[in-house]
Amino acid sequence: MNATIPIPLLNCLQVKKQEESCQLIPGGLINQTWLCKTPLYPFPVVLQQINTHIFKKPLELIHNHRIIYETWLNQQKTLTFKIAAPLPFSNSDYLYHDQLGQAWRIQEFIEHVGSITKTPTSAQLYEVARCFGEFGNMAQLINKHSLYPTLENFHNLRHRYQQFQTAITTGNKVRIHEAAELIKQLTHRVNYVKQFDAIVDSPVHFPLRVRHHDAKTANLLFSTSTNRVAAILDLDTTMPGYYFSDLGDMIRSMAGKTNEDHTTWEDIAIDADAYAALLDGYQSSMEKYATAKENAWIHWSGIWIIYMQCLRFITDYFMNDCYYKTAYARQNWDRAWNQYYLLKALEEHLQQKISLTLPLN
Ligand code: GN1
Ligand code: MG
Repeated sequence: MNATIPIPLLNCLQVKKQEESCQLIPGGLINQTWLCKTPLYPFPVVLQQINTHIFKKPLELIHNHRIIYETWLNQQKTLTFKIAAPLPFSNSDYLYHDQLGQAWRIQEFIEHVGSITKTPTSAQLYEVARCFGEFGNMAQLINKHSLYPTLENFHNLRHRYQQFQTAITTGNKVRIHEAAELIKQLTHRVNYVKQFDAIVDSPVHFPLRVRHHDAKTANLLFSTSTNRVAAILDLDTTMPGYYFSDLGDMIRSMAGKTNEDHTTWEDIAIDADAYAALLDGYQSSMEKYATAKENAWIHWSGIWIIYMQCLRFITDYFMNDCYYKTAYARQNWDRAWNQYYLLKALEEHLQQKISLTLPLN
């Protein structure tokens, strides 16, 4: 992906010069995003080049987005957050294909004041988690069969473990050799995969639920003037899944004292107050509909998601970085170790705090 918007697309947006009207928004490991001013709309729009190596059927993203947006529109009076409206281009299509076959879309930009800081307060974290819980609540109104599974097996831990094992046999030999210790640590935790299998096998206790599946800080707009979540973004992976995904991703991205890019391993630790605030906030929304088993198994959410993210990063490293955008050669290696240390910190935290017994091999 490069940072140039094709001229015919600029014309379609009635924009004369990219530098004057469009500003690249950094971050995001998958798609490329700009904020643009266009005479087509009286407000700025978010322009996105969809990564079609990953999302092979971009029309499915648009379809899902429109269904979720409609659901939000019908419920908005009872909801505290916004969803950005998917917007048509001047030819009334929601998707634009450039000459290289790349897919582009636009959506509403939601104005907000401020953003969540590096060290959010417990009250802010409670609010974020309550809000993602409310999103899950709203999503109960969506007919599960009307959404496309935009990425098959996305949070399927069994599938991610299999991809990891395949990468160990088919991937970059030098990288695999170098990662012997991490492979050992991840294999030692294979029983997490068995716990996940048990969930899949118990649909009464663990029903399929529509989840966001990327509930991290970067995917929300937080307004510091109201101390409320202004909007929930990036609905590309909102599809049926299990109860643990969104809470797990929030713990992964917000309960640590450092972020996903941090490479000084000694600093990686769980912030006990942040963890508690996320759990309380999510449960305050989820309790209304959660099953007894989902409540009883709530603390595994962060463990399984961080474990899965570590498997995904190291798998991508073995496969020569074909999935995640990287800014330097060993970034996936660093990301994987970051997630491993975060996992270890969370395991220790939960062993001490709630006497969680780890199912280690
Ligand atoms: C990716 O969409 P983006 O860049 O925020 C990834 C998530 C990972 C995340 C790690 C479609 O998120 O699953 O958790 O990176 N999205 C996809 O930060 O794979
Ligand atoms: Mg995403």
